[in-house]
Amino acid sequence: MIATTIKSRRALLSWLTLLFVGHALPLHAGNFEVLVTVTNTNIAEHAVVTHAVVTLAPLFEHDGASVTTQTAQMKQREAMFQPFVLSVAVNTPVSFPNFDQFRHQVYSYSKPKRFELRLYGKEESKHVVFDTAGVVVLGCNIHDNMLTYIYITHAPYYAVTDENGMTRLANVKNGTYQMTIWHPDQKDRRQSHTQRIVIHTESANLKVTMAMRSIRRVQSPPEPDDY
Ligand SMILES: [Cu+2]
Repeated sequence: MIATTIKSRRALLSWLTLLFVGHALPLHAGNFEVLVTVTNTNIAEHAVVTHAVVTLAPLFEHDGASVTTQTAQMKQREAMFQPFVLSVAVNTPVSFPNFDQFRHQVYSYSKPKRFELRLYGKEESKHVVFDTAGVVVLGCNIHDNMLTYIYITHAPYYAVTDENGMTRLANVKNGTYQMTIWHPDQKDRRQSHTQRIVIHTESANLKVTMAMRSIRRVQSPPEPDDY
């Protein structure tokens, strides 16, 4: 159900050499590109998966030097959350600026972070620190259409795929990683796609296919009356 193809000949050579090189790798860092597509042809053949979270968790002693706890933003604009999926490191403060002229009341009942925010405007942007790994689903008490996901991870490398199903993890240290790919519409909600990968070149790319339940419209715009 889950298959992996190595996109370029160069990548294939990389994979072959890694079998012989093993862990004796120089401490270089490189860029790692992932393309996520859909397996189930009943949905759409070769469709790409947008808003998939790709994480790389090292299976070796990692000093975490490349891990920077950045701040992140979850905007509200025209009664929609932006982005639809956000990935952050554990303990990242996320701000919730409201760019609308009306109020939002953002909430989560998800285990890793339960909270409620009353937001009246961007001047009133508030922070929430996401201190537990997991997935948090957010909604708005006023606008039922509003929906977003925050994926909180311990992995030092994480990113979300763009509209072309692509994402790029920069400055990945050479080594062996557990790669995890999560999407809110993955076929098995509890079972994310995982695979072990080895990175030891300056650039590598990988195509991953995953089974999806659907490729729905990500977040419905509000009904005119909801404004
Ligand atoms: Cu709202």
